[in-house]
Amino acid sequence: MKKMIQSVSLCLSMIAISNVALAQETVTNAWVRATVASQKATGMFATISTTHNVMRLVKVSSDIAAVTQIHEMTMSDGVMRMREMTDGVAFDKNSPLELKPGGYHVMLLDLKRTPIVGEVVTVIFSFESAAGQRSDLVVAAEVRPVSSKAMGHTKDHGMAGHGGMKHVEGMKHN
Ligand SMILES: [Cu+2]
Repeated sequence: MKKMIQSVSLCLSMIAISNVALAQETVTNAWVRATVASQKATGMFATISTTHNVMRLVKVSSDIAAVTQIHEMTMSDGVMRMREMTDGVAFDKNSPLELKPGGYHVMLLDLKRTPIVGEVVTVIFSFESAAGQRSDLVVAAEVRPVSSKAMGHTKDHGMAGHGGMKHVEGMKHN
């Protein structure tokens, strides 16, 4: 009888563990803006959900870009500004993280090749929980036309906002 109770409690603890493992991040609608051949940077966008109370997107990487940065785009006094989110971006189960033109987005910099419309690019999203636990999620992102106006955004992200942004040579990210 004692043995049976032990096995029941073992079973219950395994259920508890698997519940923890089920808590996760989900990335949907991931896409990369296509570029012209001479362009060395582009944007990557997605919607990210979590089942955790608090989660943080800390890094995004792709084999097509030597450097990646998480950016926030804001308008102030009619001027579009870019800011690198060096500590990542927090989100939670009640508010998914929207990476979209005109807001938070991922910059793919020093492109190693030109992303072509329709192809699928592999992107790795890295998350950090409130407890400091890291997890990676491999996502397939579709390359969409340069003119893509996602989610009703009329203002094209393009490179206009990045024109004045200096990428410092030798600056290492990740
Ligand atoms: Cu940017």
